[in-house]
Amino acid sequence: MMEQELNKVLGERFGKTLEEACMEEIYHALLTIVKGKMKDLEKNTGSRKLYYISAEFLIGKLLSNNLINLGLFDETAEVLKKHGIDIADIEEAETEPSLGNGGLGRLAACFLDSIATLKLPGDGVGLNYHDGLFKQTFADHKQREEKNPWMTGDDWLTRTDVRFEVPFKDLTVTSTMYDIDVPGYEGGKNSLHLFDLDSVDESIIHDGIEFDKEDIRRGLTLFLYPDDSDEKGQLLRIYQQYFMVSNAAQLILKETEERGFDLYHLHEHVVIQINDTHPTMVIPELVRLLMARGFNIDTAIDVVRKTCAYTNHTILAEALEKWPASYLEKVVPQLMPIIRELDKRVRRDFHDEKVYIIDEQERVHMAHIDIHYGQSVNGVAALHTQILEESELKPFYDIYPGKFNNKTNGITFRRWLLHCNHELASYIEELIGSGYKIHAEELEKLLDFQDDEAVLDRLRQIKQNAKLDLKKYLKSTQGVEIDETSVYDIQVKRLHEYKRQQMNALYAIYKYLEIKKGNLPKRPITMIFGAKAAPAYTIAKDIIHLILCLQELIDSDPEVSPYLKVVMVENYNVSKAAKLIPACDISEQISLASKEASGTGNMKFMLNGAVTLGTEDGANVEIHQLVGDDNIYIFGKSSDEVIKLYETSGYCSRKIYESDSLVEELVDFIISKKMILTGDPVNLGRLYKELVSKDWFMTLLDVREYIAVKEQMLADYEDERSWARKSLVNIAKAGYFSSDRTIEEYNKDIWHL
Ligand code: Z2T
Repeated sequence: MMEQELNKVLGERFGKTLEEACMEEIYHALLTIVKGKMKDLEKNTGSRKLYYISAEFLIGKLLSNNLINLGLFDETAEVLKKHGIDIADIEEAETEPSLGNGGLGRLAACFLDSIATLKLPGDGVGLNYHDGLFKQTFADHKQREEKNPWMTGDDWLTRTDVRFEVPFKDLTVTSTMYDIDVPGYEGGKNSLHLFDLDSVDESIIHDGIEFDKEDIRRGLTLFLYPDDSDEKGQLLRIYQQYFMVSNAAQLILKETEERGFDLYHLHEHVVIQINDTHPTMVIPELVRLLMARGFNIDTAIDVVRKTCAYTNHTILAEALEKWPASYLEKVVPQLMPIIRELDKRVRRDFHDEKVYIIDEQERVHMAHIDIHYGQSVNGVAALHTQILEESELKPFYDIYPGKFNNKTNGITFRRWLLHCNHELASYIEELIGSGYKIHAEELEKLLDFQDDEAVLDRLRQIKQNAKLDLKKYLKSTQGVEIDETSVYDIQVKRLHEYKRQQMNALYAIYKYLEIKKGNLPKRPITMIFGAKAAPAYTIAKDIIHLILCLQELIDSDPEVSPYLKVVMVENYNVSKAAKLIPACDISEQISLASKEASGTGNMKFMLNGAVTLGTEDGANVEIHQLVGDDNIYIFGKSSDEVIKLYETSGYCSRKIYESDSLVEELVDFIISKKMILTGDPVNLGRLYKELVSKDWFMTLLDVREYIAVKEQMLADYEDERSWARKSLVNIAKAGYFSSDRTIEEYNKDIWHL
């Protein structure tokens, strides 16, 4: 089947056969075939429909995943193999859509996969950024940013004839909706609707990622904002957000009327999930549009409140959006009377300024709109929700205890196991059958094999093969040589001080100094990092500089390099994650307790048999409970202790630096002669000073225990059987983190589809 179709399309499009075609041509033929098959699938329907609005959908490459969900992957890989082609090489020909920053955007993509798989009617709504998150390169041990276009003219987008007008104060623009089909695993289909600006003009971009940010008419959808948690109050961002939600609101009203429903019953037929506060303006926008259709304001507010639900993804204060009212007046003056009315009602009903929408500095607190004027507020891991209820959002919890609920994040096993780790997936199937692919909790059946030496040996072999694959990949893409007999210790995630890559770097310094003293590790260690820093985040870039300098310093030291290797993977993204995760032994999840809302990489590593080295933070807490003390390595101060330290200003990094000679030695190394000769004294000096005199995320507080626990972990790794057993227990217990489970909970508690 696939063979004939491929030859037919290759013949029509390029006048070639499978034998003659190049990788790009085969990719494009497969794209055409898969798009055609998805078009024929029936869309999920129901009388109540979900709209998941998100500024980010980090979908990554789609070919292999769509083939898997359509049940065509094995056949396709087979046909290609017959012609001497590795499907992995075809994957390389696809450009990666990086339409998200990190966890929040990838979560939205995993959710779309699960919603479709569970055959629930639910579409994603977002923006069609022309350039994804910047492409990262390294030069002089520093991050450079380049533009990252992904639309090739022949891609997964399908232009629709849905078009809307979006009014701003100074101009009105028109939009076009582009759709990407989202096939469920073995049936079901939904859409991802991405809106674009008709007047968009890529030619205004110059010198990489520079363009006139005031040229809204041509620039609104050109770029994804390169911020992860850090928010910069930018007018362009408000233009983007309003463009997104006005299109979403118009689409929702149009589709609801087309389905034959009365808008007075909107909430019975529609539920809107607001992914963090980026889409919050959908609330006043819907009120506005309903009033334009004759609703009185009370009814409009009531219907909208019953339709909307909000997810919070962070407690970092700097990431909670607070737009100056003057900005909103400048961009979307039509919303401000409604927002003021919403605030007036809050002030009428509650006498606590902490819950007002507009504060005394005339800033609009976006999350407060969602909480008062939505029916649900959820956090993304048990600890995170508890912190929201007990501290961050306590005044709101006191008012609306029934609105608050937890939805621990999840990941789609189609991408994060079936796609990225074929060998492990098929071995699991051999052991426990294929039911786990739909019913993830069946992975627990693996526990029956925890003392089966043949099974443990095979798991070790599978890990070893993945490590070899990664070795080859890093050699061919970055020219880096890693030792497959070493232990692979991996930290990949956005670069942020709270995630504490700097603490991991201090471990590299520790190990370097130990080796210099003659204390050689039993087995070589490969420390792999991958991280993009927001372009304006100075300290984050200094940390990348530190890691790249350590990489070179160690590589060029023949006394150390046989035992220790530091590798910073360039341009970490979804497809690199899929190559790194299956090869990992030690999963680094070392955020300062209370700061990582959930984390989802932690789940991906666990599912692929890595053992976690982590703090009691985010979903690590739940991983710990599931696998038990013997199958995870926990260290560091608890979230309660950390929250208390912040409240009492009780943390002083300099005190630790001055009283602990090991800490002092490690931190001083950052500005040692060797380092200054390798790197830039400005960056290194700034980072040194930050750690000694500020250290807002308390690296020095936990670093000693971190080193001790990591050393224990490396020692335990040498008992190969018992390590393989830990690895097995982690895989077996990962079923809970399937996004299918998460989506079932959203549906049961919030959506009722
Ligand atoms: C993001 O990726 C996350 C939170 C944000 O707060 C923004 C972005 Cl771009 C505004 C992450 C969290 O840091 C992470 O802990 C969580 O797992 C992820 O969202 C998905 O919930």
